[in-house]
Amino acid sequence: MEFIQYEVNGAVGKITIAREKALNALNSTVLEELDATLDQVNLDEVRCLILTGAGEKSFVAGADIGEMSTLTKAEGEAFGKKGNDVFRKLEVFPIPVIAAINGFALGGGCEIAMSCDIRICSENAVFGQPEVGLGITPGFGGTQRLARLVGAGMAKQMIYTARNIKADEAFRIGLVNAVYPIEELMPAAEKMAASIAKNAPIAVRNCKKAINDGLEVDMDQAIVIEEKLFGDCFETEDQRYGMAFFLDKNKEKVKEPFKNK
Ligand code: DAK
Repeated sequence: MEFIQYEVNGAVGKITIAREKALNALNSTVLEELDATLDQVNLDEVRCLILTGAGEKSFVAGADIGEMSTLTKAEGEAFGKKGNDVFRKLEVFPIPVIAAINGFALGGGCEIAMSCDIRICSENAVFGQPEVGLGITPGFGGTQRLARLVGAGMAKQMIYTARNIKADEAFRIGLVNAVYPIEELMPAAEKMAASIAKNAPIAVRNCKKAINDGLEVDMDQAIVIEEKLFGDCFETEDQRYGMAFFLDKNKEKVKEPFKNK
């Protein structure tokens, strides 16, 4: 692939958007390659993904403005669909995805981070939705996901003013969970991913689905979704093993890895 690197270390997969010369901006090829990479993830082996950008300056500086500048309405629509499809694929991807935001996360960059389950960033990270300054609305889910994450008032302020915010403010408003010096970001992401990957995979996946699907509906329906996904864990090998291990009074016993069964 030209712009996407994918590596697997144990049960953790790392996807790097590697188009450093353009600050990892998303052009059609990046979106297509990202889509194909997600399709290739071996879910029997990988239990958590990390998404990051190449270099130490930018996570993703948005959709590619050069490519977008000459699009017709129909081409703009097709480009938007390509982005939306892959962002949604990330959001509903069966396993958790951690965005390790290593610099600029502007426009589509902020939006792709918001499609991930968890966001952590480096101290030099900058977030923003600058679209109204370019004559467009945030088009990869920004108007929807930002409001859900930080509340409508703060999302409206960021989007209407197109003002960028720094890592500390992103942390304060709940857009990211933690901020690290740049050299500590990837180790922190890997540590978090490993701590997710060691838990029972079916249960973790069901938690993701329960949270995502439950947020779309009212509480009465959400509880039914949770019940179903809770019940779904029973009779799995991992549920039987996890509970039997707890009940076993032999404290010398070492917990075995979950089998994803
Ligand atoms: N697109 C293309 N190239 C970009 C880019 C981008 N978004 N951001 C940076 N680059 C390129 C620059 O053109 C420059 O290329 P060369 O001149 O070296 O060839 C190189 O990366 C380095 O950038 P700078 O020289 O500008 O670096 P600085 O450190 O001076 O500034 C910056 C960094 C991040 C502040 C600045 O590059 C910047 O403001 N970049 C643009 C950020 C931005 O506005 N991003 C939002 C893009 S709009 C849609 C759905 C979604 C979207 C659109 C439609 N539909 C549903 C249809 C999404 C829209 C967006 O994301």
